Amino acid sequence: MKDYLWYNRFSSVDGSPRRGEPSIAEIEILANDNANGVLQLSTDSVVVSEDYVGPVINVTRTAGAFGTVTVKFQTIPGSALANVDYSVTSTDVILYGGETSKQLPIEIINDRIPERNETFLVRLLDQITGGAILGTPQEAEIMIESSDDPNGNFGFGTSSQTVTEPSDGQERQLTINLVRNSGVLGVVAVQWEARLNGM
Ligand SMILES: [Ca+2]
Ligand SMILES: [Ca+2]
Ligand SMILES: [Ca+2]
Repeated sequence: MKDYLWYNRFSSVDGSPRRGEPSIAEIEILANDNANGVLQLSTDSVVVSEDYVGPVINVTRTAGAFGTVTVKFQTIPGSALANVDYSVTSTDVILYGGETSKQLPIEIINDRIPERNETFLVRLLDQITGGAILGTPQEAEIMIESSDDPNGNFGFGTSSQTVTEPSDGQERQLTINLVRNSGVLGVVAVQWEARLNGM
């Protein structure tokens, strides 16, 4: 990039100013280093909840912010899968002149499925237009927190049950179901106790 400064140089002879020679000087100011910017991710790790709505991660532009630049990125599925756990509406990010930050078009998909923590990667590619260069970090891990009670939530199948008292010396067995709602991942143990008259 070149910036030009033109100016007229006058000299004065006998008090009557006139234009001297040379009358015009051209000064070329070389562009500063990375005038179009250095592009990188705003962080190298993000933790979001499954119901999070908003910017997940940004491209930031440091050094210069001259002109429009674009950068491509890709996501690399891990335990989180594209179009199941997250979606990407475009693989390009555009920063216009003067813009120093822009969110990546990534959305977290909310569902009712019980899941444990899941991750995927975001990587900026060295496919940049507009004269910017790639900085660091170029890669980030996005973790979607466990959702919808992956190990289950527990309750009794009924809140009250009536039984007749057994005759003297007899026993009667009660069956009260414990119900595991939502997720059924993993082995869980539930503690319980019996109280007489709620005491
Ligand atoms: Ca999932
Ligand atoms: Ca999910
Ligand atoms: Ca879920």
